[in-house]
Amino acid sequence: MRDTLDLRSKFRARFGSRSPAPRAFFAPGRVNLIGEHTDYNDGFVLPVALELGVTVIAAPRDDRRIRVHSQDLGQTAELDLDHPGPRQTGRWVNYIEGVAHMVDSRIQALRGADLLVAGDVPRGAGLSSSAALEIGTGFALLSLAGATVDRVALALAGQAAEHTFVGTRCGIMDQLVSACARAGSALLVDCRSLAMEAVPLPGGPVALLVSDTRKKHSLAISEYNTRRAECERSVVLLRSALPRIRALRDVTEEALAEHASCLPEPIIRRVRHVVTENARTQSVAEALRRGDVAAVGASFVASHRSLQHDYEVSCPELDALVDLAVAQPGVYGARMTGGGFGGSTVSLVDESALEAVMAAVRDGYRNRFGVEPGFVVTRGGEGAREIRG
Ligand code: GAF
Repeated sequence: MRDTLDLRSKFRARFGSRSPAPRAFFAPGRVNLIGEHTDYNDGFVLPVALELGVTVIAAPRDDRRIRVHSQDLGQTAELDLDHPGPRQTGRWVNYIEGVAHMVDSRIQALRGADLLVAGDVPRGAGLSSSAALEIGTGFALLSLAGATVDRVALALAGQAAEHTFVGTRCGIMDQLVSACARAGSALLVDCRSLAMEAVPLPGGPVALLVSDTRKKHSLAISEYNTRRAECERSVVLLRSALPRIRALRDVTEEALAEHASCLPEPIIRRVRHVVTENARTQSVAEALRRGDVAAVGASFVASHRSLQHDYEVSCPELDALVDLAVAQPGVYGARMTGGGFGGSTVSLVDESALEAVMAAVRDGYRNRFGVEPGFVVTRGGEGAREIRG
């Protein structure tokens, strides 16, 4: 989290002193342990919030305008809650305009605000800096409006913002974990009912190591939407044999084996990934509950291979980070995390081996790609909140 005292003084310098003083809010980015590309299939996910995220300094205005300054980009934008501007793709302010509009129309009438936003999630690392921006901004605007924040409703507003104002047909995972995570735990989410359970991380001698390829995932939005469309198509095709299914969540491995002939290539492989990933996610949650890190690690690797060969959302950089990590002593398993085509991997590592693993992965990756990967170690952060003082 960024230093809120420093950000408050930057806010004053930009927007003037306020009485009462501006308030500070924080929402985290995330790393997903397992359950990849399952959320939009009504399945299970098991993400962890990072200690890194987006900090928002916020003060109310008397009108319905939002002035927002991005400290990281050095840019300011102005929005009007009553007159959303023309949609232009690729603007950072789309996330803010989108969530403000969705919260205002679905949850609570908002008042205008002056906002300063600053993040410390490495950008482009696939660690959901955008969900952190949506949830941090939405949390701040709701709080300024005097509302008690309904975290699930806020997450749904963030997801709708992404669909409508950004153009990614994302699932609910990133926004939900940013809003609802518990420190030291992964969040097991049933993406159909939105039932959640905080599953404690092993902690102690085992750490989660996030390794960033530093590859920009340029295919991410178009390929993501293609995968989602393939899953929806598969449900239509499978209904000829399984008329009661609503989503791939309802397909078991046995039913898929029996009715595979309904599905052409590559859809059969997309479905196989989702069906097996749902089973792996539930078994990793169970392995975490009984402290079986070896079983968690084995499922990580199986998940990665499924994403690499069946779902085809990996890339040489992600595969190399996984292969380099799992070759090191003290690593239980590793996999790509997030949408894919770049971004990051997550590895489960013995605390005592962390330094050696980072050094070996750094060297091997630099030798092959000419750049060093970024690293983040997390113990599981807390969901969105106000920062007092
Ligand atoms: C992205 C999306 F935003 C999530 O909803 C999820 O589908 C993920 O990719 C893949 O598991 O982060």
